Amino acid sequence: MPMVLLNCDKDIPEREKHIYLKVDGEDSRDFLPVSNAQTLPGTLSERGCAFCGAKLVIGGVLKDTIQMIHGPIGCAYDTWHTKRYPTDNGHFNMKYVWSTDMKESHIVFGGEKRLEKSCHEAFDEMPDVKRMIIYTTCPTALIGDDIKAVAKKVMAERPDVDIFTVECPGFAGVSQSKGHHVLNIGWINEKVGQLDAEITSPYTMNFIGDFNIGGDTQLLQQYWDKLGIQVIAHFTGNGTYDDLRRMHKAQLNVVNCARSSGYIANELKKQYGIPRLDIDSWGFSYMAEGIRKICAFFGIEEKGEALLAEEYAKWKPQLDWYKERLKGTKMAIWTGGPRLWHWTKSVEDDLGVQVVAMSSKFGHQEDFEKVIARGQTGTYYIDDGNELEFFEIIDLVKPDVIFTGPRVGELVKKLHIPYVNGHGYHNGPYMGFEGFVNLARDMYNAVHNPLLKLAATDIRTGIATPAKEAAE
Ligand code: CFM
Repeated sequence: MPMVLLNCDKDIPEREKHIYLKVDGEDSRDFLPVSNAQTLPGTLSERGCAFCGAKLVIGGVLKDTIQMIHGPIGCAYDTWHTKRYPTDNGHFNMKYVWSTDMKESHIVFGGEKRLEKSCHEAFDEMPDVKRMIIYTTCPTALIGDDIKAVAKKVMAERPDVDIFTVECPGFAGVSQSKGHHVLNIGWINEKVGQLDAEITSPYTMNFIGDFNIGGDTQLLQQYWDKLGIQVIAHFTGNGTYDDLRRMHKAQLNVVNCARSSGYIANELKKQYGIPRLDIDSWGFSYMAEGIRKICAFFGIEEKGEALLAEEYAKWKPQLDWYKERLKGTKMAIWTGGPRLWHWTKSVEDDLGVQVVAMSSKFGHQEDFEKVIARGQTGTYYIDDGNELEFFEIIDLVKPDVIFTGPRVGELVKKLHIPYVNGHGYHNGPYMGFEGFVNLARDMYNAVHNPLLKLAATDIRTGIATPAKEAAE
């Protein structure tokens, strides 16, 4: 059932196409929220820009690569250190940020010389680092700076360095989703196939669409090590630039985040004939299913069962402890897109949690198809939700906890509704068996935080009043 939310003076009827309440007996495919469309004038979107999708989400994760952002300093600062993707080499990617720091005169007279100088400065400063990604931003794309030509010139002068360029200014698409696409396609066409891989196992795969948030990649790596599977490239969690040039050497592409990285898996299939296998890495049942699928592909089912038995014995009792205390909790998920369908059924099955509202910043139709197929009835499904709609939804469904980012999270915290960081996590990793226990623990701590019981807030006025529990 399509919905318009009215918690503002002037409602926007076109938003009706973006909000859906799932009810019994309807064919949900008839009512998928419109998605991946331009944000409507008059609503305040919490989307990121296309440049951010390329840099912050995918490229900036690499642990050995200078990220040269050709633009004003804000583009660099705002995509630096706002996401938690550690690495096993001391978090090089989170320590540094590089920018050409464009000023008015460079916009007027052109910024290519400045970019060239910045590239040399960066390599001189860090003599051990030989890899770089250069990104355009809105102003440098508008003035037509040729970053590919600059990269070529720098590489000609420094034969030991390699540079990849991403031409995806902020305005290139309706959301950060465009940046994922541009980086995926650029990489497969320009860099994959350049280096050979040293094969050390009869079983090889790439793990695609996992960005080592809170250490996810490193946790899952323990499973692949135990199973004897060699990961040729991690796209891009804890990954290296050169490993990504070897992706064509793997026998299998395992995809976790289909939204951000399905494109490269599809191209690897098309160009190199490598099969694509999609799995969910969050939740016990899903993770087990994923491991079984991977092991079946390689014919190592027994090893898989042994690993699962070990992991279940270790972590299932802890999960059940939380399930006992969390069942019936009402949860809202307001993140990018895929985590809606990855999480809704896993929290329901593994923790007895009911997901009452989900909002996706940039998911496409295929994301909504999956999320509505897996989600419950009585739940709201929203595309590109805005703050006023979030207030309305909170009023309607009264969630006990919201998984979202710090921006919206700080907002709901003022309403004394607990939030857990659904993007960077509170205390990750959240993937795998141990990770899902961490997620349950963070949810439990949030829901039972005694501070939040001390006062209640009227959502419309924002005025805090002592809660009943506090008065008693
Ligand atoms: Fe994939 Fe991601 Fe997500 Fe995402 Fe993102 Fe993210 Fe996300 Mo924040 S790649 S689409 S663009 S799973 S940063 S690690 S959490 S919005 S749902």
